[in-house]
Amino acid sequence: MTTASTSGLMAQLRDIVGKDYVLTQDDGADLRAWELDWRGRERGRALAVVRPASTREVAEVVKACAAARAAIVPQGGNTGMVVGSTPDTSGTQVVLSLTRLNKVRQLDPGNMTITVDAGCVLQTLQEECEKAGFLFPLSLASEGSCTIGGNLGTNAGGTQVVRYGNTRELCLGLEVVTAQGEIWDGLLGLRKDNTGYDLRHLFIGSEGTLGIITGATMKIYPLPKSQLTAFAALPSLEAAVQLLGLAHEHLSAGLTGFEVMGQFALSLVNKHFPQQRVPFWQESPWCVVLENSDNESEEHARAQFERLLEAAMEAGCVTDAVVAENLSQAKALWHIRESIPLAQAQEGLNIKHDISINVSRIPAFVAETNALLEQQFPGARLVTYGHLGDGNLHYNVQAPEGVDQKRFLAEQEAPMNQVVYAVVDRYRGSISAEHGIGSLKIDKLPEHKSPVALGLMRNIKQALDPLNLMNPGKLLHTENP
Ligand code: FAD
Ligand code: 2HG
Ligand code: ZN
Repeated sequence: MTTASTSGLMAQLRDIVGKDYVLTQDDGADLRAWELDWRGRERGRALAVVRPASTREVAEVVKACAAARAAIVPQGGNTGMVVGSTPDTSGTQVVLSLTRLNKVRQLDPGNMTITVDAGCVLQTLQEECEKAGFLFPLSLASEGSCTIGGNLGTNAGGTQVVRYGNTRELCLGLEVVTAQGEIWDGLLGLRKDNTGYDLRHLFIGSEGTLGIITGATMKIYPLPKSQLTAFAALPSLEAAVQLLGLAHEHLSAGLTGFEVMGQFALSLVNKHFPQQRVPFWQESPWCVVLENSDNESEEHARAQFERLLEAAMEAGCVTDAVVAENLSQAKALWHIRESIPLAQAQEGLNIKHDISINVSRIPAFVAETNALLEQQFPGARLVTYGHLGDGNLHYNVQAPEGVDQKRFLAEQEAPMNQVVYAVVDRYRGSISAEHGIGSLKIDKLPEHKSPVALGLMRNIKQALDPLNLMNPGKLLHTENP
């Protein structure tokens, strides 16, 4: 863009959203919060950060950017793990932040739905539902700052997928500003609607590359009568899979959470957050946190949990366990699990593998991959944990102690990914279970996705965003027109 057309665009954007809501480096604004990704891996440079406050303003911003051929990076809470919500380093991309679109539009108890602006923070949505006696089950450790638009953009998973599914399964309708600046109102809230292609599913998980989600209608559920949490010690990962089977059998739909944590992952929580008092980690190679949500009573839930744990101990898959006595103990046990990514960040730079494999094959996958990494990357510290209930492991790696971490990452990340993802492919798994592709894995996608699938994805991108202005450089390599 020429200087004249840039200043013309800036003037237009200021007219649309108000001068306080267009931030640029030239005006001396500090854009770090929008330019740096959560993991601190890459800092881009934005032409501007624009903060519209309504769907209409988003549409006007998109039209102005399209006319000026300026690319747009939609951004919610900027908590993504794959460098998907920050601009590249060209200084030509406009960050469109949705955080001022943050209203709860309507909670419909009869239809069991809530309709919200896309910039609504996940925790706000959960709290609004709870106040009205409902549950919005999506739950991530980043819920205090991630937004429902970002959750939809990434099709986020989290800790309740085993019962309620990913964000996609919770969504009944979307409002979207297309790449041309049109507004599509798909907020029907219908549970049945077979009138052609289900467009909402194109936008969910598209990481801002097809259009901008400005509103969503989401499913809500009755609040369970009681929720109990247990923390169990296990001798092996095979035992964790066995315990999962027993938990399905004993709790059936009551099983709402099943998270596995390896010993080293828990040792990092103990090291960086010693006030948390992590149980069993010193003597147990694996621990599991599991949750039983019950619609009868707390006594019923407790009795079910006790029968499950007795059966598990008899079968030898659990060696010890605690069941939370009250809500604050339950929260503390969950907090241990949720602190693992933060403890990893405190420990330093790390390599993340957000993978999924058929649950029954996870122990074999871990044994095989651990052996390869120990042999080829001596000293690398394996931080294994995740959503075992839905086959999603965070098979992460921390640099060896005492080495230059930046150098370790620069030299070892690519060859290590090669080794891990080759095993994932052999197990017919996924190289991104819940975090998406962003720019971090964009080069990896073609190596692991079929050419037919990639071709179809490119066709969809070309049809919906022919000028390639929606988050270019993320998810899919595209030719500039
Ligand atoms: P952003 O990071 O701002 O954006 C993410 C992507 O969505 C980008 O590609 C962006 O362009 C696009 N996007 C954002 N808003 C819109 C919109 N309105 N319309 C279209 N596209 C949009 N993820 C999980 O899946 N499971 C977890 O358990 C989990 N735990 C986490 C724990 C921690 C401590 C942290 C820091 C992150 C965790 N995440 C997890 C990752 C992250 O929180 C999720 O990906 C979340 O959904 C991102 O939401 P956001 O609002 O921060 O989106
Ligand atoms: C989690 O499950 C998140 O805690 C983050 O998905 C995982 O940091 C990670 O690798
Ligand atoms: Zn996760």
